[in-house]
Amino acid sequence: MAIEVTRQYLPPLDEEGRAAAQVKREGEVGGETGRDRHYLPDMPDEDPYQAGHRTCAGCGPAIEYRWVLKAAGQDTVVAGPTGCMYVANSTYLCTPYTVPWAHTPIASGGSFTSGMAAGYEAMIRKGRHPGPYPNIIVMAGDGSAADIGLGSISGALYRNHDALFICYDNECYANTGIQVSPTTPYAGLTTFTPFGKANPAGKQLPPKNLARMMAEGHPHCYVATTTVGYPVDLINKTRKGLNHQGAAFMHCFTPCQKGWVYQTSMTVELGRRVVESGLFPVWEYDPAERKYHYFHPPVQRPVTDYLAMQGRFGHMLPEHVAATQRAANLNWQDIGMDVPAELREGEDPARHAKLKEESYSMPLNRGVGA
Ligand SMILES: Cc1ncc(C[n+]2csc(CCOP(=O)(O)OP(=O)(O)O)c2C)c(N)n1
Ligand code: SF4
Ligand SMILES: [Mg+2]
Repeated sequence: MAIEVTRQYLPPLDEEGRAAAQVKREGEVGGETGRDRHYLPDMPDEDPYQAGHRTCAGCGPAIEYRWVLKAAGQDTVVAGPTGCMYVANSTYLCTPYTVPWAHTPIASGGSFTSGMAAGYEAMIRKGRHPGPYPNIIVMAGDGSAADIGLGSISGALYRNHDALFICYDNECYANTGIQVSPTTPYAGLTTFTPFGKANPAGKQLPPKNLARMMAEGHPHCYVATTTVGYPVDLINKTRKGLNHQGAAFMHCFTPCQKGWVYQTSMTVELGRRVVESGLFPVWEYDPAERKYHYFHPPVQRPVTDYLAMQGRFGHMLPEHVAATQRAANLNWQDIGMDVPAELREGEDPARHAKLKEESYSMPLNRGVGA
């Protein structure tokens, strides 16, 4: 007789006090109001992603891995397609995981994870695994999820396997030397998008909107975007994705210190500034309602506050900055927010200097324990 497959429930953390809950002064652009800078969330103690890996100092994907696995806990199995987070986390006979983990080829994160999900279901039904059904997660880079392995992840979402499919997005093929990927932003410098006299912008195409594509194309799936700037949001969306019975997809913005060239302590700050400058909308798609729920950040900044912190944008000319502000303003409209006059004026190249000469709000270097 078939045994029933029982599922786990992971309770979301209290979101009170995170930046979203704070009120900003009317008409204010930029500044620190409402960011609740010193909020330390109630992180779970357990750490299935332990210290001892070999990612770069300040690595955004490593932070994402750690928080996702804290959210999921010990009853979890993980797959990792080829990329930095496979190579830097696994040497011969050694990984930083205290949960089962497997490497997959870069193209097959989705199909491998489908197999794990179907296998656990079958083993539990036949009494060969005691259950409950484990948390099944794959964390794939943007090169894998948005490009080489897109088909296999889309197939897994379409077939609705009960697993969480995550794209950790460092906006480049980092592990092979920072090459361009479909999510590399406009004008983002990579080894395959050099700038020069004939092409001063470098990368000319806008980034692929991977998460929107996943939500629109697989309307029965839970889909969310988040960043390493919002730990509670990241943890809660991980848990909601795992609690959802069926396939879930999460797109997480994860700065790459080596590829983007910034101060190592600024990874989390960049995770907030990308949202506050309108360049990475944070939202959740609820398949039951077929509806998007947008996070409206309490601070809206000019894009220069984000771009100027990173060496990869250092070559940008006034027209490139203005084009980026235009794209951000369209994003603000898409998520139902007003575009303040100062940001609207930023669409005019005459309002800008070269990026390296622009003035921008300096980040606070909080250092350890601040
Ligand atoms: C089919 C195939 N093509 C190319 C590679 C070489 N390769 C290994 S890691 C990597 C980069 C992957 O980029 P991404 O998925 O964004 O992960 P990241 O390195 O940025 O963490 C590439 C291209 C490969 N392993 N397999
Ligand atoms: S190259 Fe980027 S993604 Fe890779 S380990 Fe370093 S910081 Fe992390
Ligand atoms: Mg990548």
